[in-house]
Amino acid sequence: MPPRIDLRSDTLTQPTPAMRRAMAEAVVGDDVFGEDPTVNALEALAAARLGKEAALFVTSGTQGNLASLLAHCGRGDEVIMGDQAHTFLYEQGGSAALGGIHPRTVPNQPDGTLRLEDIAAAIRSDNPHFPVSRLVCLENTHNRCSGACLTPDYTAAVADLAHRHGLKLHIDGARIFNAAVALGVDVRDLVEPADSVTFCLSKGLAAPVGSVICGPADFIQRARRARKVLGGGMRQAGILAAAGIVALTEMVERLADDHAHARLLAEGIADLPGIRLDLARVQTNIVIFALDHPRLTPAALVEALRHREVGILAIGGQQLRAVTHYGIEREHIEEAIAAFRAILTA
Ligand code: TLP
Repeated sequence: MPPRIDLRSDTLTQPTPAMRRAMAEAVVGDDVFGEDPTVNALEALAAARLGKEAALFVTSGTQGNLASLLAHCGRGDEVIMGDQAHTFLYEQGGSAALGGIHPRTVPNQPDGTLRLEDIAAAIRSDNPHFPVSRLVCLENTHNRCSGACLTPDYTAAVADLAHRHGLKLHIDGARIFNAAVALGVDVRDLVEPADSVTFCLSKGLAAPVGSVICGPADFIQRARRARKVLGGGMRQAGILAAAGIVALTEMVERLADDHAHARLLAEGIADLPGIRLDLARVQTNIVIFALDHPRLTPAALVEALRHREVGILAIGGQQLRAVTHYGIEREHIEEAIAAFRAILTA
């Protein structure tokens, strides 16, 4: 049984009643033939919403990033990304395993950025000893960096640097709408400088399945081929896309509630014994903190919280993560804080 107050991830959201209705009523066709009107409508909506020419519905964030990397790079090409990037840490090294794409990491700063000078230093010169630098990847919001937001100015500066050297820029925007809401900017401004972006429908936006890649039409055509070879050519996928349309049209503004709940949680636990948490780093729906407690390991805290019906994740070392999302209300956060207090002060 999952914990009643489940803060392990925003991937745990249940579809809304409006999504379930839309799914039941969706008009569908075979999307590999390009004939699913609901998938086509979602792709058109996503492209317009992100200010890109075209879009592609994919099964997951992992598939979206991998299909994007395969569409940008050939075998032996190099992709520059943060050493804390989800694509580098948690996607099985898929671009290397399946695409022969060589990852080159530079350090992620605590705010999720890569220093421009580090990117510049990582770009290869034309030399037969070197792979060809082809792509830079950013992540917005940055999962492993406490849900930090990258600004439009920073993104534009990275794009400018990449483009000056003939590289493209891809954004893993799994939670790009969290960034747009937190920064109070149009999501288009966050992705305009980038050549491509993947965003997830099935995290804070609460759709049951799916992500969308957005970019120029010729790039999306290549990503469509990559999706097929990855086994992601779905048939009557409009059933899923219907929920995605509801996600995009009804679920974006409410992300502000998740951010308020994350702040409430962070403020409620920051001063408890053993918790190390920098409140300034909590910008969106992800709260990452360290535990340094005389009696409890991170695993023991996870276990004790679970007994009190609260789920969080141990993410390595002393670090733990809690994520707020649709279905988690203010009173759940208050209960979770009380559970933390009871366990850590016992
Ligand atoms: N993140 C998940 C999983 O790692 C468990 C989570 O709980 O945070 N990019 C970013 C920034 C992500 O956080 C994730 C998923 C993905 C890509 C991959 O998306 P999916 O899970 O749909 O393949």
